[in-house]
Amino acid sequence: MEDYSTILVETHQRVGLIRLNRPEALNALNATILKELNTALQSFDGDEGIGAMVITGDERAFAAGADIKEMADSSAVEMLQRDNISAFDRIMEITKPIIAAVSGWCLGGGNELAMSCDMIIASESAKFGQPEINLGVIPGAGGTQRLTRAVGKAVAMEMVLNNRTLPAREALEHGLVNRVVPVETYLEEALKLAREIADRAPLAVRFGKAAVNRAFESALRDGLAEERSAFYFLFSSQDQKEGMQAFVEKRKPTWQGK
Ligand code: DAK
Repeated sequence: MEDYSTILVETHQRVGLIRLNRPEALNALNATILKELNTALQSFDGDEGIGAMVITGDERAFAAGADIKEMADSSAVEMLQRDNISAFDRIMEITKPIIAAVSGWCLGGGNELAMSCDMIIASESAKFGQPEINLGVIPGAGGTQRLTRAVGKAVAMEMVLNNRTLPAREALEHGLVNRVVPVETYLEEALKLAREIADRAPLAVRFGKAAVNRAFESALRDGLAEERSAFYFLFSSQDQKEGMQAFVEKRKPTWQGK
């Protein structure tokens, strides 16, 4: 396994767990942590023993945004050349489901990272925001786009233009997170959900993730076309035969990923 300096990596049965680990900076996302996060995600994505991943921080912060100290004196050209945004783009290429387990601050680039995941489990102490306006900028890694699709225009405008922060319960009401659970159990809940998904039919999970994400990115007609071809394709898999046969025979299916 790689030697990382800003993340901790573990496996829990078929789940890969990545902990952001810069507690002294509330897990602010600098170039190193983004690079290491991507390396770990890609490594889990290529590992047949892994079926889903969880990204978490610690109780105080998932991540308080991009590292302001690293970018404060940067010119536009230096920002472009550092190209941290491609790290966010690469997360979109991960084929297995990723769950964000969020507690405490989830701000700016941290919220953009959580929204790049497929699901978010929030602790009761989680706080979501896009405070870039306080720094004289706007979100740069999907915070105006994914956020608006998730919570709608009205709430997104307040968050982006006036630093409105959503406590966990409000984030749930507005559809930003899947569920809110006690601080003591948020990571275990995320791992449990990931384990359940990791034990499901791998090809169907992969195509299901891609098709739901396509709904975010495309016109309805294109998304429906992609969904339909993936649906037909799955009828060429052994898992579909096994899954339906098992239903008919009233037994638990055994998945092959083939
Ligand atoms: N960056 C660097 N250090 C940070 C940080 C951050 N985002 N957030 C916190 N820290 C550091 C603090 O400086 C402090 O360090 P020391 O002073 O002890 O050395 C330590 O973490 C603890 O923070 P506080 O002492 O401030 O803790 P409090 O509990 O008092 O306050 C807070 C918590 C979360 C309210 C506060 O720390 C805060 O307001 N943090 C900044 C939040 C923020 O503005 N986040 C948005 C950052 S901008 C890009 C795409 C996207 C982005 C950038 C580029 N590309 C296209 C290339 C994203 C931009 C952003 O996310």
